[in-house]
This record gives sequence, structure tokens and C-alpha cells, in this order.
Amino acid sequence: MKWMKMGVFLAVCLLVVSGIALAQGTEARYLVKSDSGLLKAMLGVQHNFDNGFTAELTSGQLRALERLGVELEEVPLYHTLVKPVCGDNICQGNEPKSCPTDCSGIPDPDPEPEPGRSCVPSSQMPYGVMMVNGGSGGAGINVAILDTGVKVDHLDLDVKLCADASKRGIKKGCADTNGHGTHVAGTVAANGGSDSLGIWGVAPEANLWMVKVCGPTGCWSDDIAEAIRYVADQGANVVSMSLGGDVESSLVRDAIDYAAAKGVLVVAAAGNDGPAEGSIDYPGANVKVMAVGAIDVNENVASWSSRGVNDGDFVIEEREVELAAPGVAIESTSNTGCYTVMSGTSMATPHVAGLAAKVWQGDALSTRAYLQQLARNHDLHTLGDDSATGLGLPMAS
Ligand SMILES: [Ca+2]
Ligand SMILES: [Ca+2]
Ligand SMILES: [Ca+2]
Repeated sequence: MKWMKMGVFLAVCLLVVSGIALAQGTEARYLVKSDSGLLKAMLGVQHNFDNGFTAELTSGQLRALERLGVELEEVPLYHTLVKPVCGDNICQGNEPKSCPTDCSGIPDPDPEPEPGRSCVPSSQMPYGVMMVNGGSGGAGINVAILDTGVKVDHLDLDVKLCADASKRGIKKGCADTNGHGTHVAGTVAANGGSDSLGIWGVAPEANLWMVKVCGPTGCWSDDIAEAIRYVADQGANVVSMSLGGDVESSLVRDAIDYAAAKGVLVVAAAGNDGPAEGSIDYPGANVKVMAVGAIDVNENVASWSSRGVNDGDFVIEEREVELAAPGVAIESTSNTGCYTVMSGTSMATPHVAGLAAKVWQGDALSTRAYLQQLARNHDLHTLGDDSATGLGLPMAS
């Protein structure tokens, strides 16, 4: 038996090495359902899970493993859910997903750190923070944001935990070269800065945690799953994910089950694929996750905000939008050290994550029920949970 096993491993060696040599084209990430140390050594481990490990495989390695009968599962790639910026105009309507001309996406970060305060926000208390009656509280509640990282030395942010799950395992550091995560972090917990000239988030006293799960290609769902488990073990109360995609990740679902069992409240963006019914993204679509749709300053639903399959029965089930929050033209912290305006269900989500910290009811289930009640007090559209705004807009009393 031992020799047969070794023979198989030698065959794997040969096939995988030849796979590397012959490999052409793009890499993809897979869950390799094996605990073989040799396979791990050869392929490199991104993250270990109960039912296997993830690795980036070349097409040659993939074919070799399939020939050997190793069970594989593709790892979905998710994306941050911010709308593109076209010139000076923020996309708010039914624009094509790629901007017609001069679409620069999120502006490039300023590589130079800001010495002291060189800029002030156009509004210290952004309209979205006011709409949910935020801007104070959250003390003692750990809010873990899984995103592109954060500008740790922004004058208005006090980051208490900073980790990186986008490399192998969990590493230190969470520098934000994109800007998305810094913006989301500000909406949760910006504290106005020590000079009180800066911007405010929904729960400025909350403990702001950031785990980087998104890189230049997007947000790999195995990195997300690893990060969810990590922050659950560290004692997170709330997990906020301004990201998603059309395909569900089994690793993320398992991680959410793990976190929920530890009493963590999970919030995620509904997606930017509206207005089609049922266009909601995972992980928001998961019944254990609070999915947040986007409204504007007048409580109108953004056309692009993903819709659920809601049935109006006041009960949130799988693939239903749960709440609505401000997500159009939201001002928050920028990774230049200044401030910027972004739109997307990415921006709606941290309003709810911050509000969860502000109104924390002692445990995740009670807090979720309380947020649902707050939303029902401000029901939008048709009575009950509708596909665009769920149970409504939660506002702290
Ligand atoms: Ca959900
Ligand atoms: Ca329902
Ligand atoms: Ca409604």
C-alpha cells in the first residue's frame, strides 16, 4: 500500500512538473480536496480548509490533477461593488458598465503621505450618516471590514487590527493601493480626526478592523473565507463585506456558518446588477448575511442596486435583499489622506455595519432583529420586504 501510494505521488510529481513546463494561459484558483503534504508542497498552499486547500493552478496542473482523480472545485473571484467614476461625474443611472470615454475608474492613490491635515471634507457629517442617525457610539464593538485594505494613517481613522488574507495564510499589513477599503472604513467609523476638522462615520467609537482580501484582480473567495474565520476567532462582532459576485462560494458559506455560530453578525452588499429581479450577489444573498441595497439622498432606489427575490412576507430568506441604506454619491475617507465621493452598494453596506455597532444589542441575533425592526419603522416602497429595499431603511432611534 505504502509503495502504491508513493507511486501515485511520483506520478503526480511528474505530471505536475510537466504541467508547469507546458502551462500556457491564465491561472485560476481551485479548492484541492486532498490533505496530501506532497501535493501541498508541489502546488503551494494559498489557504488550508477542513476539506482541502486552495492553490493557483496552471491549466497543465489542472489537467494532471484531474487525470489522477483528485477532486477539485473552482474558487469564485468576487469584486468590490463600487460604480465606476466617469470623469468628474459619478455614475448613478443606467450607464453601461464600462464608461464610454475617459473612464479612469477609482483615481490613483497619492503615493506621498499627507503631513498633518491638508484637506477637509465638503461635509463633515455626510448625508448618509445623518439618514441612519449615525455619527456617534459603537464603543467596544469590533467591526471587521474585508476589503482592499485601508490607509491606516488617515487622520480620521483609528485602525485597531490590520491584516492581509490575500497572500498565503494571514499576514500583517493592510495597505490600500485602491481606495475602496479606505472609503468603506470611513463610513463605518471615521472619527473626525483629533482636530475635529475631519469626517464622521456612523459609529466613530467602534473598533475598526481591516483584513485585506482584494488585490488588483479582485477578491478571491478563499481569501474571504480565511478572513471571515480569522476575524471570528479574534472576536469580531460585525463583519462587513462590500464585495460579491454571481456565483456562491462553498468556502465562504462554510466560513459564514462558522462565524455565525460564534455570534458574528455578517453584512454584505446586495450587488450593482439591478434593476433585474433576482440580480442579488453572493455572499449577500446568503440567508445568514444581511444584504444591503442602495438608495440616494431622496430615498429613491439606485437603478443599478441589485434586486432580491423578496415576497413581501416580512421574513428574510435566501436571495432576498434585507435592508436599504444610502449608497449614491457618498463622501468618505480617501487613501490619498483626503476625501472622495463614491457610489455603489459597497457604500450602502458600511452604513448598516456601522449602525449595527451603534445599536448593538448584546449578540448578533438580537442586533439583526433590532435592525430589522428599525427598518420596518421606515418601510419603503411596497409594504413588507420588497426586492429593492428589503424591510426598509434602518434609522437609529
Ligand atoms: Ca441575505
Ligand atoms: Ca421575504
Ligand atoms: Ca417595503
